[in-house]
Amino acid sequence: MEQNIEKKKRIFSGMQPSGELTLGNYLGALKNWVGLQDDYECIYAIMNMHAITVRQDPAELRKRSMEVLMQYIACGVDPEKSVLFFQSHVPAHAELAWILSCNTQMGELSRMTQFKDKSQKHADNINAGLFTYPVLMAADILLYQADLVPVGNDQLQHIELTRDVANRFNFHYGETFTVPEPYIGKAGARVMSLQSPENKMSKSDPNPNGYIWILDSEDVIIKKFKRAVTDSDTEIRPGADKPGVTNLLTIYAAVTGKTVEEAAAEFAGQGYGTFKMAVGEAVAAELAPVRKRFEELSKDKAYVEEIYQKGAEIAGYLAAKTLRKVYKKVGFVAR
Ligand code: ATP
Ligand code: LTN
Repeated sequence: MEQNIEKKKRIFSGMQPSGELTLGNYLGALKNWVGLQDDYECIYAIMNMHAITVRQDPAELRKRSMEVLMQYIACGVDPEKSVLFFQSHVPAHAELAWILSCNTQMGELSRMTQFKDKSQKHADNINAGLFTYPVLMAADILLYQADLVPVGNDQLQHIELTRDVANRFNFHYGETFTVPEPYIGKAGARVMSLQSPENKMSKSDPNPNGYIWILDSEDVIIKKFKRAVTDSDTEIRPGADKPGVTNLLTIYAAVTGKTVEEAAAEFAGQGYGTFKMAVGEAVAAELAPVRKRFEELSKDKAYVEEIYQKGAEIAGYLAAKTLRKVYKKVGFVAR
């Protein structure tokens, strides 16, 4: 694997174990990760160091971190093809983050919309980590010299900052980092809440009818889609004036591989009831094997442990190589 990993173009991405994964995480990111595995060398991590920028219950965090790893695999990330590991197992992430933080401006970080949103939501805990979160994210990506970062739409600003920091470092210290590109899928880049379609589907939504967990049962999935907010007319077409219907069409397109226009044509003239049922059934069918595989993995702790340990070893090796180069460039005495 190590030999291969030196050849193909490289991908890095990850998710925070800050809650159960949703259909938004799946369609916006995970499904793309799976599709990219054959053409790229993929490295996917569980960003547990990012997760503690918001107060977490330690036992819950540990449990959820394992579950997120199992959900990656259950969704089709193949441990034989991709490197999987926990961010905290590779200390180079924190080490590079420090150096990058000395090359990132306060002004740049103050402009990040995720920081603004999260500091509003967690007004009682606006910690320094929440502010420097994007620097750690830049370190995650640049450590592996990633060419491409598959994420949902909401992360574009962070990737842009990563590119700026990489270019700045390369300018001051000489060519060191690959400048990464974002990879945003065609459909599902921004899945909206089923209850308030003007907001992103989020695992921290207090109303569980707003999101679909990727491990929800078929019944629950269909029920949530039946309750999904549409509008008072009856036309099934995408449009800025129809956020609920557009979101359902987008979800259906992302799941079936059709375009939104094809999806709209398929349901033209039908009622909202039939439409919502069809979307619910398509999503339930897509997620049924994920749930089954997750249940199997839950019974095989030894297998899962082997995966993340091997992953940390490979990631650690690759990361150390970049970090050594960086230490030399900034003028640290070799040990
Ligand atoms: P939170 O809602 O708690 O802030 P999150 O789900 O936005 O968390 P992550 O778990 O770190 O944050 O996101 C993992 C990946 O899923 C990212 O690539 C993100 O862009 C993508 N993603 C998250 N929500 C959506 C969504 N509603 N639509 C499309 N992609 C999404
Ligand atoms: N901020 C990301 C999670 C994340 C990430 C990364 C994604 C942390 N480090 C590196 C891609 C590459 C989010 O999705 N909320």
